[in-house]
Amino acid sequence: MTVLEELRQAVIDGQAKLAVAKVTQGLEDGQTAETLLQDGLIAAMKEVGRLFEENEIFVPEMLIAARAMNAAIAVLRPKLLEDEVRASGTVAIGTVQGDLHDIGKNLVAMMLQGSGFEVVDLGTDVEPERFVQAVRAGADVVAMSALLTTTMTGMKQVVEAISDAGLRDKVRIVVGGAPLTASYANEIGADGYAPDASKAVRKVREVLIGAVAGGGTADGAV
Ligand code: B1M
Repeated sequence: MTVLEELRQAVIDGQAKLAVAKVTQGLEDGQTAETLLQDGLIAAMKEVGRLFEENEIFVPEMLIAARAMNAAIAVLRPKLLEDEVRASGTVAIGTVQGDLHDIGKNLVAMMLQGSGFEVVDLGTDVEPERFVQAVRAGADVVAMSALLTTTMTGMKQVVEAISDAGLRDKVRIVVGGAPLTASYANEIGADGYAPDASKAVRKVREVLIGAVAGGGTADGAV
């Protein structure tokens, strides 16, 4: 087996120590952090999702796979953060109400931080009002993540709560997560959508430039 295959298997099996050893070995062998993340860790989680869907594994196995992934991400973190351009602005990020998935949200937060943004991490299962409070406290961007088709609809409530509070013109809203699409982002009145963590950084930069230029891009496309 290649190191990437061993890494994927370690995550699928929920073996955190082995996953850490394999990303470390991968880096020593000259693999990029991005490859280890995409083709190793994220690919493994896709397989975990497939196994869950087919009733071959259950929630506890998904949970230990997630722990193994988090342990491996911690090793990749410094490499993933070697970013060229520094940015500024405050981003309040959270997973929407009812949703406990945080690996993708944490990756987005980490990449934003690494790019120079001030990040306020609201955590998971975040009620609309907490996003509103974050805007009141000065966030320039609200970034929302959702992994469930049942919770992604909560993003619309957050956009509405921000509008109802009279704050919509003070903040840009970016959304993402596996079930999301650019057209859904448009439909709920977000300013942008990104399919992955590095594109999320690009999208946040873009919507902030749009804000400085005085225009909102209703365009959710990446
Ligand atoms: Co759950 N889960 N889960 N789960 N889980 C999924 C999402 C699922 C697709 C599995 C499946 O059936 N194939 C399915 C959802 C089905 C649906 O709604 N369509 C599902 C389900 C059903 C559930 C439960 C309901 C299971 C149950 O209890 N019966 C339950 C719900 C709990 C809840 O939230 N209320 C549940 C629970 C869990 C665990 C707690 C066990 C665990 C999460 C642990 C944790 O997060 N700390 C878990 C896991 C691990 C998964 C899978 C296997 C992996 C998710 C993950 O971390 N992926 C997942 C299957 C899958 O995704 N294929 C699944 C890796 C991560 C890097 O990717 O989060 O997509 P992702 O993030 C990406 C992009 O989406 C994007 O960038 C990231 C990096 O590229 N992105 C953004 C994310 N947020 C963004 C925000 C942005 C921009 C980009 O801008 C702001």
